[in-house]
Amino acid sequence: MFWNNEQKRSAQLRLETLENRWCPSVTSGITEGTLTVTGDARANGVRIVANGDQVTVTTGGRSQTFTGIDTVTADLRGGSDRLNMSFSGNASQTLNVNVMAGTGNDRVFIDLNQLNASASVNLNVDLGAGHDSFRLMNDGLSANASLALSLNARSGNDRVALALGTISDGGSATVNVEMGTGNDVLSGRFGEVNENANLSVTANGAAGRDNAYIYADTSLFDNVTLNGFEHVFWRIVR
Ligand SMILES: [Ca+2]
Ligand SMILES: [Ca+2]
Repeated sequence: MFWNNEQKRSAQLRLETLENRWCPSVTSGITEGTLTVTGDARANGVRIVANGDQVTVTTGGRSQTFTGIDTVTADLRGGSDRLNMSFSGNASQTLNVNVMAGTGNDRVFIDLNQLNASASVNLNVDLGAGHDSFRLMNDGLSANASLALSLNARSGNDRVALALGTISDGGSATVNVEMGTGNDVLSGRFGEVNENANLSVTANGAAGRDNAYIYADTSLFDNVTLNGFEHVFWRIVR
């Protein structure tokens, strides 16, 4: 087939129009302090950086920054999604984070860095069905900071890794983990807990062959309650 010049120009124009018509597979919207990040049935990759009430969402090579945020809800739906969320900067964080990873083999990483004094962070994570991986990193809680994590890994062979740093005076960390059905692995590494600070960890292995690895000072073993794990490995960290 031979195209004349007019047909070639027309084809080029159509190509350019398609490239310019960006169809985002992930959308972000804000309503009264709640930022909602919504994926689709395909595999979505999302990076979220929170600095105080300022939150930047990067997906598909494009970034958008929102201010005045107190709640972030990420609903990634089906597909094997990847969510990386990190906290940065020196602003005092008070943030609620809801993650729904949906079906598919999802990877959700949250790095809290050091929570500032009096920061308050609530994480609600639902990994949905599939062989999911969740990791929470934290360098420590400053004075009077509070952290709550409620995690449901649901069905599939899931891996959950938690690492919390020193909890300073007046600080409080509360962790509730449901591993769901499947052969799951939980690892938890816990730093110092000051005398008037609090650490409470509860995890349920549920059905399947589940392993738990706990790394902590022996004085903290009573702060960790494990049910439904076939094998529990306690490792003393001083
Ligand atoms: Ca998705
Ligand atoms: Ca999932």
